[in-house]
Amino acid sequence: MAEEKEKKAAPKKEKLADPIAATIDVASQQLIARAQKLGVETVFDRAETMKPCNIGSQGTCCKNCGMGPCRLPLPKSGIEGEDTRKGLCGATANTIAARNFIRMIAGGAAAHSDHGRGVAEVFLTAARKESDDYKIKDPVKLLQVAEALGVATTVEVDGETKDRDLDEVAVEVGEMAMAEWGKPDGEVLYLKRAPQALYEKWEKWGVKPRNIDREIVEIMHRTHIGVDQDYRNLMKQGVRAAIADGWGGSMLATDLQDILFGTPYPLQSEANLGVMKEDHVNLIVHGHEPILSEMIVAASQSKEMLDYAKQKGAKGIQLSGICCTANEILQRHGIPPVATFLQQELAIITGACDAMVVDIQCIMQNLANVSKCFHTKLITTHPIAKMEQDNVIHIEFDEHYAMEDAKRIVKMAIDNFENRGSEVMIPRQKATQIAGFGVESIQYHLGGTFRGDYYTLNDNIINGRIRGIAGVVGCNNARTRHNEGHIQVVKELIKNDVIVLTTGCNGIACAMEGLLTPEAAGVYCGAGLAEVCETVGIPPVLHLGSCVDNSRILLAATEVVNAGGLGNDISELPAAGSAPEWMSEKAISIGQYFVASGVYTVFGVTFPTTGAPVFQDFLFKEMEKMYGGMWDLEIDPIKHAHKMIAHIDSKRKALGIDKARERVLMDMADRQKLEA
Ligand code: BF8
Repeated sequence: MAEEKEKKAAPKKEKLADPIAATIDVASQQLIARAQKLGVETVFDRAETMKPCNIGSQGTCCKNCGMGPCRLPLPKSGIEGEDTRKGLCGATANTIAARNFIRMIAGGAAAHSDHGRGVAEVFLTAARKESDDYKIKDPVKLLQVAEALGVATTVEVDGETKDRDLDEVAVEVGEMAMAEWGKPDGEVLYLKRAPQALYEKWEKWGVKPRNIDREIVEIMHRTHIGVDQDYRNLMKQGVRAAIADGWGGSMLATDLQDILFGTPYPLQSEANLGVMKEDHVNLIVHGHEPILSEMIVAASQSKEMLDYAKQKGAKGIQLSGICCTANEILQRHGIPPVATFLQQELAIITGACDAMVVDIQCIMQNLANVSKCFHTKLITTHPIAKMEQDNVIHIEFDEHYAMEDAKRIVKMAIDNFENRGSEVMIPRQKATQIAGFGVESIQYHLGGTFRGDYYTLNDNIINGRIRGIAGVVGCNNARTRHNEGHIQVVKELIKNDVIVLTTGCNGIACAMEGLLTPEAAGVYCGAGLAEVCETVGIPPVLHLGSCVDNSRILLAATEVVNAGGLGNDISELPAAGSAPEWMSEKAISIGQYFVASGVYTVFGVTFPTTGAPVFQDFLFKEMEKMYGGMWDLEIDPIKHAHKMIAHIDSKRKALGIDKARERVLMDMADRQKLEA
């Protein structure tokens, strides 16, 4: 008996991931195997040990009050007739799933927008000259943003119109931007940047956001017990908050970052764990805000720090990035991304990471446990993002002392170089990439004869060389094989002549696979897209940056509409969106503002409303009648891509450009005929 008890009490053996089944990336496979050999647990192993909750993943678990959680799983056989499932208060499965869904939007919109607010605060500090470390780097963009925010850029002096002082414009832009989070009246100012037809749709459905914070707060209010209990009305607020993210907080973050740190233009870099160097100090920045990482880039390239590194026996300082911080400093400085979201622990498991500096979002708490097993210093820097483990160092970043803080961090990494153990294992895998695209550079590469417009892109879409445009974005998800969905979806799209705009971890995944090079066009693309890419010298997958930079996709789509010949609204374009391996609330917010901007948006892996089929139908079907875009779920990556292609083809048909045509040089009269 006692023996039996002992047997029962014996701890369950933790399951280990099969490295090859866990990821398509060979470098990651090597490091997962290494971690297992060393007894260091990673997310890949935890995904084996812990299965997701079936009811929660269906979106039908309500824990919004203390009478629950009320759990309303969808019966395996589905529901015939009336759906009688209810929580204690009577909330239906639709209400519960809709409440959970819009709370995810609130979480995502808050994350992007609070990031944007942080940038706006630093922007104002710089504009008011309260910090020497930040300067206006892109005055052209400053003037564009001033116009969009209604800030005067000229002034009348003695009856003459003169340019206004740039410093004055910058302060006013900063103040106007800050007000977007909490102004008492009006609407988010950037809504007017959308095509007129889309703006009118938002007006018609009553979803124009008033200010960014208010829409997020209102979601929390409406989803409290006993408030909004109509899934359509709940979604109205979900849409409003998502628009406040895409056309508000995220777009402001992108714009103000561009003004402060420079608008990205194409540049060459590398990607994957192989960018780390054994004989260099390896410093990794991870998270999302470029405020601190911009300073770390400058500090790590300073002579003072390089000399100090050499003095300590290193050949130099290898800076690299993880997640969207990586994308930010890649786009502007060519600093290579070392890892996607799912590879963050692996970067430490190389044994060569001397310091990892994190700010906000997508940072796994297990980094603290992994760094305990190595010499890595893990440094948190943001007041809202600390970790409870005692080996984590907190250096709170203050923009007034930005360079001082950055140097302190770089020095800490250098000082730690000599503490490395003997067992360093940096995989050899890395790939070359061309990144740094944006609205302006697409305009340059795919503009007309006189540049400055999108006519070449539109012409090539009209003549069928480019079948359509896809935005493929988003995270990794440990419930599916790392990077497999990303790469299969993107390869299938470009094979079928669909040009891909990428951001976030999809961008890093594509870079690791070598898809972000002009040479990839000849290898992976259909003949039409390959010809365009080879002629213009661009990759078939254009990296537009971090997740807040999805706002660049919205503005690029608007430029395509404005260039003419492809309808009057984003919903008329032969375009589709995708997040093949999504996992974060931010992805849900992004997906919803894509949908509300008229884009058919397909998610992979799972969808958090499958337990409420009526509500899901609203998202997947009815929403199209309102905004022209709708959600979809497709787990199989090839089918996923083909659903997008079928949608693109249906839009081509509606525009009357579905028949293959030879390229003709069009004059204005031809263009007008097309528009008619
Ligand atoms: O904001 S793609 S895993 S890193 S959430 Fe996170 Fe997802 Fe990566 Fe950037 Ni976006």
